Amino acid sequence: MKIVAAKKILKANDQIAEENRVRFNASGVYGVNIVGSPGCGKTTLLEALFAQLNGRLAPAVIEGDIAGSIDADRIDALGIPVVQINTEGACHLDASMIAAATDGLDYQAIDLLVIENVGNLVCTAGFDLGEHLRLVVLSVSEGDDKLVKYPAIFQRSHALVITKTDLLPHSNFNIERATSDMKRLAPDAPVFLVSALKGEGIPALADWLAARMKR
Ligand SMILES: Nc1nc2c(ncn2[C@@H]2O[C@H](COP(=O)(O)OP(=O)(O)O)[C@@H](O)[C@H]2O)c(=O)[nH]1
Ligand SMILES: [Mg+2]
Repeated sequence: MKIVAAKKILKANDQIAEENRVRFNASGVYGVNIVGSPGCGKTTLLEALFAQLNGRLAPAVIEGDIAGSIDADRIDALGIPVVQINTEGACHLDASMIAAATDGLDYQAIDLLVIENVGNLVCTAGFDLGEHLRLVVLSVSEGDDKLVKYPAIFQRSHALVITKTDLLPHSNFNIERATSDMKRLAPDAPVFLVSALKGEGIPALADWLAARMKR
């Protein structure tokens, strides 16, 4: 019987992730890994961000989904290069999937590679993809207790985007609670309040991202 230790798989993933990062760095590509629950608003956030950053950056996108190409079609409609990864059941992307998806990508033509991970607050936390920045998205409709219940993903992110703030009047989501839990889990990570639907808070997030890329 063959037993494969999860630790070994993670170690192998870390190695490939590092190779991805070296390749991104060599071509001046900045990698962003977007994580969050299914339906929290990741793709809508990307659409709003790209509209805001229009002309300032040359992005490309990798969409991670169990099946289908709905999200990739949405990005394609914006005229942005996009690759869809279908994980066929796997609950997260891993570094080797990113290596395969970026094989043949015109690195010279892009400066920002956004990876929308599979919607999941658990599995995505353990897998470095080679990104420079991890953004965790939490929507008002999910509830403010998710930071306490799924701490790892928040701990390992560089910023928290609380989205669907237009729904605050219809919800008991406590912004102060979520913000202070994030401060405890990831003291250096800023918290952005946005409504991708209304475009609110998007300029501040776009400016912060552009500044991070310059650093
Ligand atoms: N009210 C509201 N709905 C939103 C917002 N952002 C996304 N949605 C809706 O939430 C649903 C899921 O959004 P989507 O971007 O596909 O989520 P994803 O699965 O995380 O990529 C869609 O029906 C969106 O229209 C927002 O800021 N406010
Ligand atoms: Mg999506």
